[in-house]
Amino acid sequence: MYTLSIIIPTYNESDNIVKLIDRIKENLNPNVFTEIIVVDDNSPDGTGEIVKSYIKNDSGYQEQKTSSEARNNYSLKVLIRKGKNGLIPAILEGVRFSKGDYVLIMDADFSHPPEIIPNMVEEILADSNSIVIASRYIETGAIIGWPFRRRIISKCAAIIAKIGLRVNNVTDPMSGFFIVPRTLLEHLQIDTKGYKLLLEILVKTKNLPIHEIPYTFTDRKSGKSKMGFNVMFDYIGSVWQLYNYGRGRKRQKK
Ligand SMILES: Nc1nc2c(ncn2[C@@H]2O[C@H](COP(=O)(O)OP(=O)(O)O)[C@@H](O)[C@H]2O)c(=O)[nH]1
Ligand SMILES: [Mg+2]
Repeated sequence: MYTLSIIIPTYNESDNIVKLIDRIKENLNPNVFTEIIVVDDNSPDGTGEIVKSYIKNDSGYQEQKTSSEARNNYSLKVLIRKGKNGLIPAILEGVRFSKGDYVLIMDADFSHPPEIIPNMVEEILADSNSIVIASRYIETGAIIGWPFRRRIISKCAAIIAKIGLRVNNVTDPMSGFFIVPRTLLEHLQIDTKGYKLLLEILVKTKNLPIHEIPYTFTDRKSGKSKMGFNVMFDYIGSVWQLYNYGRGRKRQKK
């Protein structure tokens, strides 16, 4: 049986995390063992502790130790880091800890609907050495609840990625909701620290097939977004770093 590891980075998601885990459990693929890993940066609102006590009270939390637990078809784990140290480092810690054949990354704030996970899993099972991206910009995908300013920033960031970094075959290279084979991440050195892990993966693995699944992104209803000026500067820094990476590779080829 294949195993899927779902990595959920959290920072102050106490209003969302339990509901999210429940919704993920409602959308499991019966033919895939799902390992849910919450990576919390020691949130002041106690998100990590909430998951810990959820695990205690949830009969399905442990790995498949007994046959009754095996029936649950999933496991739930929480990593509590020392402090807030960037989104990508948190995700990568979850990836290192994970055991699945495939790794799915998603946000905890319901912007990424768990209902489309089964479609994404079907897609990666059909083409195991590919990248499956949940996309807001492919036909029938959408964004609800973002102000004009944020839409523009997101679109511009995607255009910069397309033109500047030559990530042409993807409509939503900034998506935070995607699946990759875990071995791909094992062999990839991730240099940017900030925020857009998928973009770096795409820049560094240009030859892999990509499948995009449309979805409707809904802005968070509870909690606070981390998007601010620092995130924008961080993005510009990442693009510059990845741009230089591309140029360095070209020079090597000559
Ligand atoms: N572990 C960890 N998670 C984070 C950090 N910053 C944001 N997150 C989580 O990453 C996801 C996306 O963050 P969010 O604030 O919703 O970003 P936005 O959707 O771009 O506005 C959410 O699940 C957050 O809880 C961080 O520094 N550490
Ligand atoms: Mg969000």
